[in-house]
Parts: sequence; C-alpha cells; structure tokens
Amino acid sequence: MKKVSKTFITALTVMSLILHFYLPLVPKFARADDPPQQGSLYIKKNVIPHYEWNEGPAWNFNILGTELDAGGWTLKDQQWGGIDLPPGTYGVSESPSSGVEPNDFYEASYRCVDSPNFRDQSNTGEVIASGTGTIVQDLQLQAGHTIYCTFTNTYVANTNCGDGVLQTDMGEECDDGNNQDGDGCSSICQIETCNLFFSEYNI
Ligand SMILES: [Ca+2]
Ligand SMILES: [Ca+2]
Repeated sequence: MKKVSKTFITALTVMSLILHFYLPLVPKFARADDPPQQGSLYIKKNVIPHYEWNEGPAWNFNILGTELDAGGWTLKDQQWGGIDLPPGTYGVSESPSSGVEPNDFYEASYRCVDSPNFRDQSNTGEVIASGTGTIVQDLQLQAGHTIYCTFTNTYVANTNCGDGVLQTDMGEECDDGNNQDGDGCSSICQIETCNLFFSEYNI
C-alpha cells in the first residue's frame, strides 16, 4: 500500500511538471467570439443579358494588393469568388478570358460595397467604388469587413459593321459596306478565308 502511494505521488508530480511546462506552449485557438483578424473580398460577374448557368463567355479576375498578390478567378455570368485577406489596400482588374468573340462588345462597369460583417455574401453595404471600366483600385479592406464587388458587362451590338468604314477598335477586320457573308468580308466584319476542297478519291 505504501509502495502504491509513492507511485501515485510520483505520477502526480510528473503530471504536474508536464502541465506546468507544456500548457503555455499549446497554441491559443481562436474562439467563435474572437473578432476576425482578416477581411473578405468577394467578386461577382454579371453579364446582361444573362446566360444559362455555366454558359457564355468568361472573364479573368486578378486581385492585387499591398499585402499580397492574392491571385484571382475565372468567372462566368452569375458566378462569384471569395477570399479572406489581411487588412490592406487592394485592387481588382478583369479581362476577357474565353468565349468573348472579337465582334462582341460589352460596356463594362463595377460597383463595390463595404459591409462591417465578415464573409457577408448579401452584397449590401456602403458603396465605396462605382464607375465604368474594368479596373477598380484603392479598396480599403478592414479586419472583419467584407468588400463585395460586382463587375457588370452589358452586351452592345456593333451597329457600325457594314457602314463602309473600318473600325478596328470595334473589332472589325474589314468593312465592305454590307452585312452579307460570302464576299470576303463577313456579316460581322471578319475577313472570310477561302475554303478549298479537294476530293479524297482518285476517280
Ligand atoms: Ca464599320
Ligand atoms: Ca460582306
């Protein structure tokens, strides 16, 4: 009995020593009520008129910031991406990715809101940036906040194709004064190439 007590006391001592030296080394896990140390940035793509889900052209989005180069996403109509970032100043730029034809023209605009709630997907809050174009800069992201930016592209038909004036800035490769195919300049003002067909058989 005496031996057991000694063993027990020794075990208690060892346990106490372990707890005394080890516990301070255990990392402090964030509790649910701890304020977030980061903010969130959400980007949504909006194309008018809308496409079916996962259809239509795509755009590349890049996030550049003072804290880090956060990369980006490729998004189609109604798709969105989100990322947690350290507080800092960020910018977002978009560029056509795939499926945007040379004769497709889109008026580009953006609108960013700042919400004091972390990972807020409601797309509501104070408007901190809006305008035309494909680049937004100087977004001030605060810890615990969410900045939600919507990039809208509205399709605009090129009504200048067929007016006989070459407008390369509207994507015209040619303009022969009409909107007909088969005459070397297509109905959407793209150069038509001749297709030569050869018989596969020797008759
Ligand atoms: Ca033209
Ligand atoms: Ca033509």
